[in-house]
Amino acid sequence: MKTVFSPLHSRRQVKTELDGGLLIEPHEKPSRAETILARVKDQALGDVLEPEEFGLGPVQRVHTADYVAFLETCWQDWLAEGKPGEAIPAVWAGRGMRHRVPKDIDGRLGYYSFAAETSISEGTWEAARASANVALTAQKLVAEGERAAFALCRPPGHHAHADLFGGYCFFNNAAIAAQAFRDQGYSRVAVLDVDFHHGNGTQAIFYHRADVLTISLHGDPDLVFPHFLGFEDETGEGDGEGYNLNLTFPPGTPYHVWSQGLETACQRIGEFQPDALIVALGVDTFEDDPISFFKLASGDYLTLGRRLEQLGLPTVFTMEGGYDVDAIGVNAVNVMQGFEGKA
Ligand code: OKP
Ligand code: MG
Ligand code: ZN
Repeated sequence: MKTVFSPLHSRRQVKTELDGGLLIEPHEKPSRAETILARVKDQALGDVLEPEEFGLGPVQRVHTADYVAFLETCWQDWLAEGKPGEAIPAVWAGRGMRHRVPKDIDGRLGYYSFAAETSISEGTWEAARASANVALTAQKLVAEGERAAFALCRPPGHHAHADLFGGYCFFNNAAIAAQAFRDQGYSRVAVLDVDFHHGNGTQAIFYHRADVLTISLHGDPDLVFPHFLGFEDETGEGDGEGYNLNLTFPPGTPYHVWSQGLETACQRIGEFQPDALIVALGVDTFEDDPISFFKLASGDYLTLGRRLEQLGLPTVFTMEGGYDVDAIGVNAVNVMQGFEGKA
């Protein structure tokens, strides 16, 4: 399987993540992508390609133009106000307040975000753009005939809404790839999110549509991020009714329980008969992940890959979460190797 990777991911080098009342070193750090790339090479998974430049057109099929423009100048606008640290949202329109775009950068940071752990500094824009291009290049490989491709995206994307960043995500790489398939004439596309966290952005982007089926397996949002979306009674709205599926699990969930949800997901995908599949691949379901509570073991990722292959669909994997850097390479590449038949 081919991997698409951009060294520009390293332009995102924030120093801070607001966690527990402290500014800690971010969990979403550059060594994540480098460790996965090293494993791809070590295992000779296949060629590693740099992304093509697709411009902002395919990004703006999913994200609003004003959100994209905000991200492009956010860091300069922040610096221009003489702020001493990294850009961190700290104010939002609460219940009963006005959802309008303020002029001030503090106001715009709040308007275009849903959480405060995701700081912005120099290079975030370039890395997020590169990450979307990585997903689009993998999508193009599959559209041109590859059975599957691995988009080694960083930063991740599945939490990003049409006009909201948060959860370490800026552009929704999986949604951008799904929309690219639609725009190239694929009738139906499924997005299966196996990251530990709910793919809230992907769900919201396609919530009113029947042409893109969104499914996410994740930790119960009553207990974990993103807290305010991802419950099982969210099934889609309007034309999209019945085209969103959330499967939530409690702390301590092992593969033999989680995989029952995977079977439900695979059955739904089979009924939907999509022309292509996007797998939003997080390996923060791992037993030693520092911010998550499932108990998948490294070998389970081979089994997961094998099961995904059995769907028989052209498949794009977009990298999402996974924060045990020591294991992230083995676990992510195990999915690809399982897909390719490794037991
Ligand atoms: C991004 B992705 C840790 C709180 C974590 C943000 C989680 C973002 C996960 N104390 N909050 O889905 O892996
Ligand atoms: Mg998920
Ligand atoms: Zn996650």
